[in-house]
Amino acid sequence: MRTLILGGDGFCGWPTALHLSAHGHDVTIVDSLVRRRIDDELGVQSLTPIRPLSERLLAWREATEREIDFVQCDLARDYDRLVELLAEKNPETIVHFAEQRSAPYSMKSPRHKRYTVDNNANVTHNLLAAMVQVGSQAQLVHLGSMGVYGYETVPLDLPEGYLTVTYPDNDGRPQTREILYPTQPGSVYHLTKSMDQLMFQYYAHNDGIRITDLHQGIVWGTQTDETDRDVRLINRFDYDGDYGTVLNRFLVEAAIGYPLTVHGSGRQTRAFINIRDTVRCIRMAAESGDEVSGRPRVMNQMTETHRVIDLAHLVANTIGAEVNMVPNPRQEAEENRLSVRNDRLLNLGLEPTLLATGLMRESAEIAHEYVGRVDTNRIPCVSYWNRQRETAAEGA
Ligand code: UPG
Repeated sequence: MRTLILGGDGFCGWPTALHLSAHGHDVTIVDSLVRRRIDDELGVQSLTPIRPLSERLLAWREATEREIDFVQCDLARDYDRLVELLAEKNPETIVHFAEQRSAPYSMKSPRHKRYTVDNNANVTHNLLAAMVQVGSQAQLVHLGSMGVYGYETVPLDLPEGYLTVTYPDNDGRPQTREILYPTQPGSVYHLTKSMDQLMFQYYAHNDGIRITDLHQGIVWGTQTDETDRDVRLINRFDYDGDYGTVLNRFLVEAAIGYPLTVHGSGRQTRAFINIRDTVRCIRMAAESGDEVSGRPRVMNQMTETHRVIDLAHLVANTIGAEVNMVPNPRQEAEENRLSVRNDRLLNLGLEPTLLATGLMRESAEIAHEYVGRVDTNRIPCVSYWNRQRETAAEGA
């Protein structure tokens, strides 16, 4: 299968590129390398020493005798190059990770909000328009987010993308219809993933583009079978206040004896998935999406839900750490319940890697190994978008 991985140098994109290559896909990575420039902007580096992309690709060739091609392109800006690329490569699958993916980064300032919307909305729309222009028959697999559903407590298991609603017509007769689940984004970043859904709905309906939108939970872990093969293939491990995801941050904090930073009450429930399951799910999506339905297929890509405070206690009990309740910098509900349907990926063969299986220890070991690279000044979350907190700060 000829596969383009847009954003293939990032935290999920890189291990996915290797996983698909290992499973016989003919992979081309398309990336602007912006994620590395954002590290420079923030003055932070991945906990793990990631190598330049050219060295990563050489290491993969040496380890497997498989080639991964690379095209450097800013897909939000260089539409003509994108069109050329689609015509030249004629991909059967396009995996789209090429979006700014941090909620705190998207909320740092008006510039960061505007960059996130500008980049994410333009990349998605450029891609869809280019696919129509060249008559691409590829399936588009997009990494969406569980965050589009929002985190209100609702009395149902979150369905996979669509909600069946019943309403009275003008004669009072009940009618039913499936609609995209109403979005409730909690940050500008999550807003862009919500906007993506409408673009997908339109292009699937109007142009018959085949689209799978994967609403992914919070990823934890770092290595996969493929990134483990050579130290030069090591994946990113973000721990800073902007890009670090909660469990990975707790593991690094525990490794350096920094009290775990639980935001607010810690009673926020979120959906999680290990990076090893991420790459498998994307392969299952890529290899299963042949039906043309006129509407996007949505799958919830998560394996379990946990409260933040319970994760903190799990890390404290298994690895040893102090738990610190810090004021929540985000505008989010103090507490929510969450249960999620993930039947579609389970039916495709997903065997969930659960937190209890010991992989948390593997991540903790990586955290220990690279502890000397941690800059503790970069641990606190310094992107505030909690209205009460801003008001309190202004009044002080
Ligand atoms: N949190 C803490 N302490 C921390 C960091 C986070 O309590 O030190 C809380 C945070 O307030 C939130 C929860 O943990 O309630 C989750 O935060 P985080 O792990 O940063 O996840 P999200 O902001 O939801 O975003 C991640 C990815 C995003 C993806 C999403 C999927 O960055 O790309 O779409 O997970 O759910």
